[in-house]
Amino acid sequence: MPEVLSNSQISDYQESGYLVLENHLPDSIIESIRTEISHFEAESRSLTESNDRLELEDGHTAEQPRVRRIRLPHTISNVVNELMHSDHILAPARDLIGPNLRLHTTKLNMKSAENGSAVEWHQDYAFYPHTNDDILAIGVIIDDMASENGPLMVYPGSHKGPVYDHHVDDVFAGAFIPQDVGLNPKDAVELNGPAGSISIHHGRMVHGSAENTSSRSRRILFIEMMAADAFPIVGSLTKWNGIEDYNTRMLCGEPTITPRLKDIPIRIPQPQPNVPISIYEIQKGLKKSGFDAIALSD
Ligand SMILES: O=C(O)CCC(=O)C(=O)O
Repeated sequence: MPEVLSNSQISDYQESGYLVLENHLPDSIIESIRTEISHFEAESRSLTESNDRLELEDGHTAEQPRVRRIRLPHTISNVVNELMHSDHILAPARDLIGPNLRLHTTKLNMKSAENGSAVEWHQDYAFYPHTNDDILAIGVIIDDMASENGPLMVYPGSHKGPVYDHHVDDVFAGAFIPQDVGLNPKDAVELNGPAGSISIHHGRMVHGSAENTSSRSRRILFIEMMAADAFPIVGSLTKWNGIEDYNTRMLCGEPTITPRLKDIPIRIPQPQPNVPISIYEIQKGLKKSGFDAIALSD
């Protein structure tokens, strides 16, 4: 028996590769996350370059702080850590990929008003190929997400298609242009919803989000996880410090040392470009934007 999702939500996810659960979280949790974010923004005023907690937008200054991403927020925010371990997050994930869940990573993308960065089209699985694809990302929507503020967008059903080539000139660029691989921009959908909703997308889902040119920020906290029997393939951008450390990432259920294998054609995300480890920096290797291409095709 599923814990929180209906059978039709589960089959929608299996078919389309994503779900949005509207108004899933109490307002108090979203308010607490916003308070935490304001502390990190204050902290960023003293920074002139990104560090292991905060990634800065180009153009950040002490007077006009511009944080692009809060890195690994579950390690520096009790509110995020508690939410990540709560049934608000884990129950829907268990309904989709089973009882044994391991954390991959967390990040809080700020997409600030007036030019918060785009995230180019990509598949998470291209960054971290594993022995099977029971992998998903839960997005906690912190600001109402709508067409104007750079919503998360997906190509429904693309999780069942190929894992696309994310390399440019033989270097991993972490992105590709959808039209170049035969995807039609008209098929992309926006995962809009009010603050307090969550999105869930499959690890092989083609997704991205345009620059935010509106006057409202679009903050979203991603919690990414996988079935405990999905093991990273060598070269994956997965932190590996041995099995003991790996097992500290269990979110619920039991760890295993028996990987489950699924036959999925992949490329290893190597060689890496000579840039800081950041999706935004890696994707500069694409040298153009898939979102410009969408505008041109209209
Ligand atoms: O923030 C977004 O809209 C997408 C983020 C994303 O896909 C990522 O950070 O890997």
